[in-house]
Amino acid sequence: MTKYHLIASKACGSMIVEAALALAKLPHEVEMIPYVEPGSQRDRLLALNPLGQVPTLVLPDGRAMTESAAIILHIADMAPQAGLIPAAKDPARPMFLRWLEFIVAAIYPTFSYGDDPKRWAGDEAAGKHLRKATDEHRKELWRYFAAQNPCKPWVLGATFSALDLYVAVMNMWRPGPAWFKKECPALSEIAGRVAKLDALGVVWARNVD
Ligand SMILES: N[C@@H](CCC(=O)N[C@@H](CS)C(=O)NCC(=O)O)C(=O)O
Repeated sequence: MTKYHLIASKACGSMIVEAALALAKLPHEVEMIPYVEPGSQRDRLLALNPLGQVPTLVLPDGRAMTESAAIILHIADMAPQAGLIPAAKDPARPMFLRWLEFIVAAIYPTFSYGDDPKRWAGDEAAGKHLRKATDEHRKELWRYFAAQNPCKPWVLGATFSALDLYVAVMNMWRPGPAWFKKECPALSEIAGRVAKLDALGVVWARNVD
């Protein structure tokens, strides 16, 4: 195989990687699967990534790579001209790293535990509580993120980065675009700007109805 092969699901975290691959212009193909549905596609995903998560990226040499942030860092290594990450000595770099880690280590897990809360909490009532608590916590995290970053025109200010891709995709997730527009308007505007990038037209068409 000479291409990257991305196992993806509509408007999921894989969309962030799909957008990064498009901006990087790396040869790739995207396999959209209903990742939670039992079946041959999920079985193949589980063989590559026993957590059954997307994004799962098969590298040109056949190895599987998971974890969106690691994948983004790898794509930026392969295509530094894409501007996904501020260069090593760019003053924007430390904040990029800080907030990338914040998104994947603090915000993303609120979905991991809230999406299927009964799995973690045991019974229905505890599951409902877990869902509500993680949804509320996420709102605080986004408010904090928006307050700590310039967010005009991009998260880091003048410098576009992969953080903007995360914001654009996660803006579609709970608590949803209307909440972002009202409570974190600068993030909502970033999402709008990213969605209009010509290079991402195919990605948006594939993921958003
Ligand atoms: N830490 C992973 C999280 C990926 C993740 O949770 N993806 C979601 C879809 S957006 C998923 O596969 N959820 C199913 C599960 O966690 O079982 C990353 O950053 O790539």
